[in-house]
Amino acid sequence: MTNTPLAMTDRKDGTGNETGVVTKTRTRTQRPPLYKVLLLNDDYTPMEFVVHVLERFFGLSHAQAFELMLTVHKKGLAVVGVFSFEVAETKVAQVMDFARRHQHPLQCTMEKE
Ligand code: TYC
Repeated sequence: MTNTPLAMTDRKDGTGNETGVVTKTRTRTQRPPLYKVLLLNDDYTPMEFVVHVLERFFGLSHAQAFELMLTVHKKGLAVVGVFSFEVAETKVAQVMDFARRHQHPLQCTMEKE
């Protein structure tokens, strides 16, 4: 073929593709989704057991745990913590296993925030 096109350049010497236009790619940092861990009230699990669960698995002081237990008792449920998916999943499994081993019907679930 004669007359080969001067592809991607402005000049015969191959230069001229540097137009001085600066492009910036903006990085949008994605925060990982968070999950609420919920504790549900029931009529049978002893209050002190729930207080112990909140101290042991959620790092609450006795006073904080007692207050939160009473909130669950009165309102039916409460958020006891907000975590990444993996941590929330682990907390739920730990609480459910601990309750089952002590033969209490305590229920713990998680939901996306
Ligand atoms: N309602 C229970 C009782 O009166 C106490 C309780 C509190 C149970 C919180 C579960 O998540 C719960 N013994």
